[in-house]
Amino acid sequence: MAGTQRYLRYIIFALICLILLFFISSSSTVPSANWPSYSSPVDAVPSPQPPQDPKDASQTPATTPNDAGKLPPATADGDRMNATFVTLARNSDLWEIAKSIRHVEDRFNRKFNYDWVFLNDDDFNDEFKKVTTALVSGKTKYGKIPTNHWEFPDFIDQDRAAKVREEMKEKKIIYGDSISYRHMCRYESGFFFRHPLMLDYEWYWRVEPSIELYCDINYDTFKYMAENKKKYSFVLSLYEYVETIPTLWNAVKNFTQAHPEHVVEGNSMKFLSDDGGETYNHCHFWSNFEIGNLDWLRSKAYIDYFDSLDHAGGFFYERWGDAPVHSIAAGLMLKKEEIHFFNDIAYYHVPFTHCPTGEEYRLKHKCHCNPKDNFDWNGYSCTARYYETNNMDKPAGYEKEQ
Ligand SMILES: Nc1nc2c(ncn2[C@@H]2O[C@H](COP(=O)(O)OP(=O)(O)OP(=O)(O)O)[C@@H](O)[C@H]2O)c(=O)[nH]1
Ligand SMILES: [Mg+2]
Repeated sequence: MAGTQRYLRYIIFALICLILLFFISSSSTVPSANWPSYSSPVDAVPSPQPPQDPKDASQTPATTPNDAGKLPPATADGDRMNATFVTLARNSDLWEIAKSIRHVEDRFNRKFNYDWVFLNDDDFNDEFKKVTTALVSGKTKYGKIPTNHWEFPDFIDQDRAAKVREEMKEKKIIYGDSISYRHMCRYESGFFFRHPLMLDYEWYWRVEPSIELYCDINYDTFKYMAENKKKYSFVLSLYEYVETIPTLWNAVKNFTQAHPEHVVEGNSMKFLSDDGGETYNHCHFWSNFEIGNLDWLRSKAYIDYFDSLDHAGGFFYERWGDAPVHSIAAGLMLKKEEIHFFNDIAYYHVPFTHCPTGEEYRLKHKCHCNPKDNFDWNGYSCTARYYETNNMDKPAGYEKEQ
């Protein structure tokens, strides 16, 4: 009996132990359904890697060394010039000019924060202003072009102009039948620098929609122009489409005969003419990129030149572009040393690219253009002629990059 009781005590003790064990284990599995979930920071820690042998690591580095060291400061020290970017655009150009602004800001202006003037023959809408203001690091200003700068002057024969547009359309000359393109070319030739918003400035950098910049520009290009006594600059040069300017050179010769005082000694006539000024070789600087001096464009010499060409009528009776108009002015009325080739500004405007010659420069300035696309040494470019006019040596290694 005593043995049976002892067994019973053992069994009861064992049962109590089992019940206790059950409660302990089940309490740890109670779901905490109403508690906010919490992801342990431990989850974010990458799984440990086996320690690396330093010798192996140096043989197969995971990254290339960046010799540039620390990042440059967000904005460059020093004074700013009295300068602005300037863009002529329509509201419909918004997204293409947005791309251009992004390139200019990333490669240059985020370091300098220059202003940007936008000009239009119509009112800019709120979306255009909102987006461009957000993209530009400097102040943005929006101007409407006065009507009398964007209309047929009264001395133009409308019937004659209309006939020319029809003929050019038949000949499939690009923009040959466009009235607005002609107003644009005339405005860029003779008026943008006189817009009230531009009167505050001495220097301009013209930017068009859909352009690209391919290398970092780490210095103030406006300051460079001023310190080196430059008045006009370019990155691409080429021959003009002859059909658009058949009588331009005659008009220029009429101007120089009437105003010989405006033609400067030591100019770039050699760049413009192969026969001492008798005929024009059609070379010009491509004006969709320009960094230049506004006081020069506002000078009596330039205004006399523009008025003379304007009265000759070729903006409407032909289709004179602002590129040859500016280039001829710079070529005849500036000393040749006053025109600068920005070889270091890598640039694209459909369909041509200027990619700086020389690999060392391209790598140091984080350029992303393909040197094979560089137009400078192409037979249709006038840049080699610019070097010859100025007795300058072409950049080292240009033969290999032709
Ligand atoms: N407000 C305004 N701007 C214009 C007009 N036509 C052209 N523009 C601007 O004038 C500049 C030159 O015009 P583009 O159409 O780029 O002329 P282009 O460079 O000869 O030709 P693309 O090969 O088309 O670039 C650009 O900044 C245009 O946005 C116009 O009718 N009104
Ligand atoms: Mg353009």
